[in-house]
Amino acid sequence: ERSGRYAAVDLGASSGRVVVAEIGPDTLELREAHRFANVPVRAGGTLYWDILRIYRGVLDGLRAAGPVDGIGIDSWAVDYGLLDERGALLGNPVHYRDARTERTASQVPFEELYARTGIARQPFNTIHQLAAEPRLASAATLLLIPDLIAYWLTGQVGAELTNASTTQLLDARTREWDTALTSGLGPAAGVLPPIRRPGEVIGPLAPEVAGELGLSPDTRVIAVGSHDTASAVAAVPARSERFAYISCGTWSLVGVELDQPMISEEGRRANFTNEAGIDGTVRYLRNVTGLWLLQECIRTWEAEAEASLDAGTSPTEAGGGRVDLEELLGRAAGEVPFRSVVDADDPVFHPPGDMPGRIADFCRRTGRPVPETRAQTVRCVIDSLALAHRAAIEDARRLTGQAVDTIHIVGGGSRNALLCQLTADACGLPVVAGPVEATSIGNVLVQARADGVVSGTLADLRALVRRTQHLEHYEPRPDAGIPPMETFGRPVPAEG
Ligand code: ADP
Ligand code: LRH
Repeated sequence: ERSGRYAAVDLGASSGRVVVAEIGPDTLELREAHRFANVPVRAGGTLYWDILRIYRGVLDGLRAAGPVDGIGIDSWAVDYGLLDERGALLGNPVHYRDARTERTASQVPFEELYARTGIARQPFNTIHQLAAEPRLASAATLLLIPDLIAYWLTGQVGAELTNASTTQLLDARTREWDTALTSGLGPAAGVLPPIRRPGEVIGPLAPEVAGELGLSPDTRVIAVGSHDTASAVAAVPARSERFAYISCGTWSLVGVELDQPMISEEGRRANFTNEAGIDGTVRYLRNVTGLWLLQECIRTWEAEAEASLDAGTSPTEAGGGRVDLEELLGRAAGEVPFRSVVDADDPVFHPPGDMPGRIADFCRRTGRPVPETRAQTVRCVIDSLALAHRAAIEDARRLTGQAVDTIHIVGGGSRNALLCQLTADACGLPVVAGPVEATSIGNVLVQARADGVVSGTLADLRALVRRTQHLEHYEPRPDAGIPPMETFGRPVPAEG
């Protein structure tokens, strides 16, 4: 039996990592070679990704990983870099949370966009970012973030399918660029490179990159589900088809898997998206604002502590300075459940900034008790996310008619026992939590299959994950005091 060693480069909105996996027909062993923070930078009023810092993290990680049979790259969706005709990067990629899309959007009515692409309304979808992109006229090539990293490693350009679907420029049925939409870019329509599919070889490392990394110049970069959510869902350790998933990190991506896009008026109103998955599958899901709420609370508290240290006064709460997440979640677990909840998906929570303040404002505005301590604020976030998970799973079941007997939570959020338990309680369904690094696992499994080391369908890959990875189980508690469904008085997304 042959085995192989594959490196996953997984770039999340909060951190990047390089994971090495030993894979055989019955083996899947992971080691984290390198992890680095992904910290956006605001400069001249624009919020950017620090792409060269990220690329350095990738190179450091690949060096630490050592010799491998393949390298796969995935990242968060929608964002891109532009190259000039000589292949040089035109400025820094802009962060999808930058405010530029508040002022400009594609002129195509949403109803038509949805009918063509199946992709839900998000102001930051690439099509809307491009409407606000002054550099487009001087660009020769647009590369989504994982494709940009692959280009720097290999010199090859292309647009990997799963991530390309998140641009809202791809035809949901043919899975090629929708020329009716791309022609809206005018002369810039030619910046979009040909689509490539998960499992295709992108190319060997460029000789100078291989030299710099101390790797063989034969080392191949292989296309994977380069949208992190595509890789994560491919690694959901499901037993049957009756599952829903929550890929839970900066976002909670909540939905079911379909074998065809489902484009309906009801789905459009519920803002359900049809993203392209591995092996022709479709991720029918809603973007729920996920642990971003918690990340931004922590960032705010740490910045406050730093400011008060700088001012020579002691931080307001004991243990100020760095926030201990596990300790904080432990205290939140002891708070009164569902005392205050917010609508996690309200657009006020989207941009970076003072999250505890915005949560307090929301509670005040909607007549709920305002959280007074950090533990109460965190409890409010976790309770609110559990309710948002329930709403999305209910909608997914209703819209698709698909039976769901298990919810799988994967990603960093699967380590959050309070959130997993409350999601089980709110949904009245068992939750299977893990793997934490599902995205990296989906990434390396697609490489290993392309390389002939494992074979089979997605169900076979999932069975290997189930046999080899540690999973936690949460049963719904009947007496958890879950409040009834709320609408928070938020209008359904406006048409047009
Ligand atoms: P992304 O890929 O979007 O950067 P991850 O899947 O890495 O996100 O998840 C990051 C989140 O996981 C953190 O924001 C945090 O809330 C959660 N997390 C990480 N470690 C733990 C832990 N030990 N306990 C609870 N939650 C955790
Ligand atoms: C999660 C994710 C999600 C997208 C968002 C921009 O990391 O890829 O699927 O909607 O980032």
